[in-house]
Amino acid sequence: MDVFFSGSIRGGRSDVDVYAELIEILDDEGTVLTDHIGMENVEEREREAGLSDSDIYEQDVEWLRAADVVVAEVTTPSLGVGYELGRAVAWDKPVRCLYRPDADQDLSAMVRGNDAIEVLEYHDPAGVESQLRAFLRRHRS
Ligand code: 6IA
Repeated sequence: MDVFFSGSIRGGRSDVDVYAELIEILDDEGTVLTDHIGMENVEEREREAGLSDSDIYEQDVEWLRAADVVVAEVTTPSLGVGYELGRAVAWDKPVRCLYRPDADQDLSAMVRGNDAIEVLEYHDPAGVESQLRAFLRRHRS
């Protein structure tokens, strides 16, 4: 199954290690289309690849459209992640958001208040692993 993992890039990279650990769990159950989200040097790779913002947008929406499920880490607020969540819900994709309540930022009401999105609160990737695996197995086609 194809998994679209969503996490902050230009919104801030302080959770990159958490993204990498979550992607590792998800990759064990399916194929993560967006594993660059967990790479330390994503901004540098972006520059080297010479991709325009328009190239990034088009590719990203294509991956999102192709995905069977969407998992978003929403602790670091990101415009791109919020946009992807809106599109995913509009396309009726199964969505899980992961949020660490001990963080400084409160989760947006546009995520927490959306009945189509289930938010899993957690403290570290190991603590949410079994729920993530169960979610993916339930939606495996
Ligand atoms: O507003 P943000 O940049 O924080 O939005 C982050 C979201 O936008 C992520 O969930 C990604 O899916 C998407 N996104 C942002 N930048 C890229 C990107 N850059 N490639 C794919 N998706 C992106 C190119 C990096 C690559 C050359 C290694």
